[in-house]
Amino acid sequence: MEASLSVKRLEALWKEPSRFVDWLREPPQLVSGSELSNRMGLQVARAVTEEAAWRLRSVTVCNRVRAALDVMDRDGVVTVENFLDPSDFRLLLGEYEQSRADPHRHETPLGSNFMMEHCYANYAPRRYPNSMRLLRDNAFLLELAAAVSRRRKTYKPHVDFYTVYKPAPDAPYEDRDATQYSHPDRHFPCVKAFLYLADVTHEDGPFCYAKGSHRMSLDRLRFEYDYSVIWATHNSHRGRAGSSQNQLFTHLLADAAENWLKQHGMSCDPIVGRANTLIVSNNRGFHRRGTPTSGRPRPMVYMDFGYLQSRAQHLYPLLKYFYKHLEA
Ligand SMILES: O=C(O)CCC(=O)C(=O)O
Repeated sequence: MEASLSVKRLEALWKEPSRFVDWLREPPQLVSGSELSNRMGLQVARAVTEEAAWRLRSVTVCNRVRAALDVMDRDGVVTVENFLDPSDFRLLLGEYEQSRADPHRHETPLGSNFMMEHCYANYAPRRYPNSMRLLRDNAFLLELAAAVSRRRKTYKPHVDFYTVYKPAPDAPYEDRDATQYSHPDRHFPCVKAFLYLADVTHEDGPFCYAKGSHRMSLDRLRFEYDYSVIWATHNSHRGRAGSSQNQLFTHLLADAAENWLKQHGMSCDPIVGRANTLIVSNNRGFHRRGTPTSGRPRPMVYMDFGYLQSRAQHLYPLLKYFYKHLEA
């Protein structure tokens, strides 16, 4: 686990001890271990073990998600236009507007004149009742994520109002964040869902995905090996975000991902859509944030179902009592 990540989590726990469950809900990291262990094939062993376990798990698929699951099996990603009923979507937009003045929202610079704003609506469920009803408790999303991961339905996802924007819309900006480059999130099937809250065109930095790149194969294991060796070799001295060493680390990983995609005739293609378009993706596949050329913000709801692969998933029978209290 990265040291900086651990410090951030400890700080969050200090402020809100109830977030202990969130900590346990983190899935295993994409890469772990030393350079030597990865050179000896640790990452390949991790990926093969996860794939074997996934294949051996049985899955019950209800009719509601069958068609979407077929598309996700084939492409790794599915989009649903007009996901919410128009009147429900308006209620959600109202809560999004409210979230932009929420004192608990976080603003993180992604570069110069380039910001990301997060607000976890589920940390204040009474303030955002429609977001809870329409998204956190959404049966389609919960069942689809469980079916793709081949896991039992347990917890609910965070409902994160997530806006990427340029504070000075017409001024130049620089993106120094690694998610602008093609990358997989994990070495096992893991699901994220995004609901666009405004029309997102090619100019607005849409979510981009390489269809078909979610599958495990011998070639993908080769990628896992190369990526893990680069990661483990450079991770310990990658320095602070924005430093030249950190930029080198980011570019080496990005080049490895781009080269692999190119060799396999794939690319991360933009998924544009009108407001109220849902994207559900298996982020073992390669994806990235598109490059915005407009000055418009890109507002969306972001939901991460990675907890289905976490320690907390196995501890659910115990933790559910504590967790219910967080959802109230
Ligand atoms: O913001 C985006 O479009 C990309 C997000 C992403 O790369 C991620 O969640 O891993």
